Amino acid sequence: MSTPQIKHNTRSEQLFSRAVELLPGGVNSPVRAFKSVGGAPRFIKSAKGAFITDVDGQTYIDYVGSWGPMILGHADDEVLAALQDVMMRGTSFGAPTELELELAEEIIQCVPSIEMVRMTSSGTEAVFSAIRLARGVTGKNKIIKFEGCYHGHVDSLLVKAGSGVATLGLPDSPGVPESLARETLTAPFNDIESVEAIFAEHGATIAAVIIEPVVGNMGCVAPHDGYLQALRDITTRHDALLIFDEVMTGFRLARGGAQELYNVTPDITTLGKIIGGGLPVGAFGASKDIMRHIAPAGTIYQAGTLSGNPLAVTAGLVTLRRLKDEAVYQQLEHRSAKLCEGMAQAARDANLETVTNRVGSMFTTFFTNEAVTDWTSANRSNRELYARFFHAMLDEGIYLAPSQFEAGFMSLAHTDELIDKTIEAARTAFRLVMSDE
Ligand code: HOZ
Repeated sequence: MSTPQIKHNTRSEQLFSRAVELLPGGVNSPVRAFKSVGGAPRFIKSAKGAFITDVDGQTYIDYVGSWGPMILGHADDEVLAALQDVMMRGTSFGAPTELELELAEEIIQCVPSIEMVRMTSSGTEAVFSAIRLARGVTGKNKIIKFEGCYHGHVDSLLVKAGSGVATLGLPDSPGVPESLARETLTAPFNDIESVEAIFAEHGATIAAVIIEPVVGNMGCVAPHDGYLQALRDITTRHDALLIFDEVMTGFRLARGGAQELYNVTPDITTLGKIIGGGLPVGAFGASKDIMRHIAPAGTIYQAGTLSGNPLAVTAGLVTLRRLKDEAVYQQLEHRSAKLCEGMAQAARDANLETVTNRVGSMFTTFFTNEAVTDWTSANRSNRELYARFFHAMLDEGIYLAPSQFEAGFMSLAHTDELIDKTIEAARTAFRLVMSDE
């Protein structure tokens, strides 16, 4: 079984050949392009609950969930009704609304480190603003990031980045001035000694350490016990700020995100995805002391025409309120465990060596026989096998991320029955992958 060639037979294939003339690589974000798995991306026509349907009428059980936001499932009735209601009153005012306050209160109530929040229109924007805030507050310039972590396409953080950068095997991006890249220091994830060594050399100039506390962008990778706390201790000792990029993990691993799950409080938190309920949103927050540096309260400038957009805020509010019930996280945990255990067993039954990483409702099957704890070990996984598995799953009606270096996401719309179906599909897919070996 090889990965498919584009034959221009299907509507998706036809649209893709039109798209490559109109959009760079045929897409508006690189991770969508099927570059590392081959074939044409499926053009999506609609989605409901756990399902997405493409323009050829094929319906798939979706574990991408728009890369994380769709924790309630697609086109949730309550979200749609609230959007319709708000939409009729206008879609953007460029002036404050009460809705923004409600979302801010919801976030502040749930996320331990946040006393004050600023909304943005994307996670990238939130991170980029958080970095400026950290530099402005500390008066220092250097940032430590971790290999394989991805924080949006922020100039200074594209160094050794995960997600699409890793998928495409790009070195550091052209267009990022070397002088800026020099301000970014990198360390392997889960290796506290290397962070100590960087601080020993550059301590006085480091503004912040930024991390995905559970990585989703080299596939799912969990922090070792005590690792996040050790980062907390080092940054405190050196008067540097600790930034948790919880764009993916915020409201996904717990209402208070990874910082609640691991009981470690960062100085600044970035959010996105779920807090926008499927509409474009980001946010960053911190203590009042830190946030009061942001204009117009303070002098660090940050702004946005559509920041706090009423539609995006509404979708986020409905979503966050539905996540209030603790049973929600138990259900996500239970179903994700069932899926991952089932898939791991299916791989074993097919005599295929895989490693499944999972934290709550984020998970990845790596095609390797070694534990995946950092970028070096993630990068050992066999991408050729992943590509074959991906297409075999697609043929079975299961939509996974078109890259080994992305996390899968469970939603509340994925029923036990759909999970059983997915495990059966994986059984067939693993066998097909093996029969080619
Ligand atoms: N963090 C997402 C992928 N890992 C972003 C999606 C995108 O880049 O389009």
